[in-house]
Amino acid sequence: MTSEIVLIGRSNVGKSTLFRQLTGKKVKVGRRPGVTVGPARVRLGNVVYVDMPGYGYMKGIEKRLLEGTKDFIVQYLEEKAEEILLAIQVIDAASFLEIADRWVKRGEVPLEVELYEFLTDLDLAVVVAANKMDKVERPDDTLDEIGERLGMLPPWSQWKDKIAPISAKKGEIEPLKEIIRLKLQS
Ligand SMILES: Nc1nc2c(ncn2[C@@H]2O[C@H](COP(=O)(O)OP(=O)(O)OP(=O)(O)O)[C@@H](O)[C@H]2O)c(=O)[nH]1
Ligand SMILES: [Mg+2]
Repeated sequence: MTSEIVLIGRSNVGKSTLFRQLTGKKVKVGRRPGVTVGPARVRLGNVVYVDMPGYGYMKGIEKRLLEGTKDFIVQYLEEKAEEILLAIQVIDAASFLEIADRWVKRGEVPLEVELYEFLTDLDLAVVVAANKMDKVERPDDTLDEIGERLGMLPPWSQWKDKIAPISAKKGEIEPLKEIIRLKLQS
């Protein structure tokens, strides 16, 4: 049976940029949300890497299409749970807290918190790739707060197997690669 490493997260967080770095495959990336439509798959050895479309709200995209994408991702994860070696939840560390706070103020569970809980409830091995760290001014404080929203008590440095600060655009993804290496060995 082949194992999959799946990249999931809201639109525009940098999933495809990271996918390129991990696989060398030149999938489309872009400034506009909703660049990736269908999932892209690349096999490297015994592992298939999967780049998913963006999850959740996207400006300018029809609600019906968004719901369809969400349903597709949820169904994919549920059906393939056994084959998924690692789920990489990619977040934009530079905007995560601001967006999450907006949801909390409206009395809602932030989408990305909900997604993280969904992934862990499926018993998947989940790592949060905190991307765009090049735009974050106070990295340790920001990572502490992100971890806290996801149920991981600070300091975030206790959770280096679950939170990987990266900058996909700059090719600085070593913390994530280390987690993947360990996973492939086990
Ligand atoms: N500053 C910065 N920008 C990044 C980083 N990674 C990706 N980006 C930019 O973020 C934008 C979106 O990147 P994509 O890789 O297309 O994002 P995506 O998550 O695949 O988006 P969808 O396919 O719409 O779900 C692009 O303009 C990238 O150049 C990063 O580490 N730092
Ligand atoms: Mg994409």
